[in-house]
Amino acid sequence: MHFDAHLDTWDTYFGAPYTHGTPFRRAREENLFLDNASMHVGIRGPLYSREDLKNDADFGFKIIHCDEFQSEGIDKIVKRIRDRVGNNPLYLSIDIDVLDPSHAPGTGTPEIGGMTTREMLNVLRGLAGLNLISADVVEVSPAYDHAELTSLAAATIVYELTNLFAKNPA
Ligand SMILES: [Mn+2]
Repeated sequence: MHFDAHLDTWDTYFGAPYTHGTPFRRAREENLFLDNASMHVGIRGPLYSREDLKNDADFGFKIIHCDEFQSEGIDKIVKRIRDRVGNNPLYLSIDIDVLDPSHAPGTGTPEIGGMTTREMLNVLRGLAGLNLISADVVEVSPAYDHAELTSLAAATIVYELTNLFAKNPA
């Protein structure tokens, strides 16, 4: 389960195969995730190619667009995530730029129209009881931060992740 403004399934980024825009393409090539249980949450970033969405769908990703937090609300989105993951082992990868720049300005590729920290905390709490195996929080860049907003958001997300591990049924 991938929280991000961006798909991160590009083949190359500025001509390079191993970048922060390509990890899930490389992971797909190595069969590291299930193509019937994976999903992006919070997507709203720009596309670089006409094929981006098609390629992404071919890899098996479903998408919850960031605007759906307004149109559907937290409870429906949590249910869609839980239905998609089921009992499969869950790896949560959280790019801090899934949050709106007003909540997390300290990152390399900010995109307006993002999740609030409140939405993020409530979605994470809604995932309690899933078979969480591992997680990461990436793309925090303190040099671009203001008033430690991004650091506070990332640290609190990690704290919520430890709570999810504590509730892990395994
Ligand atoms: Mn991103």
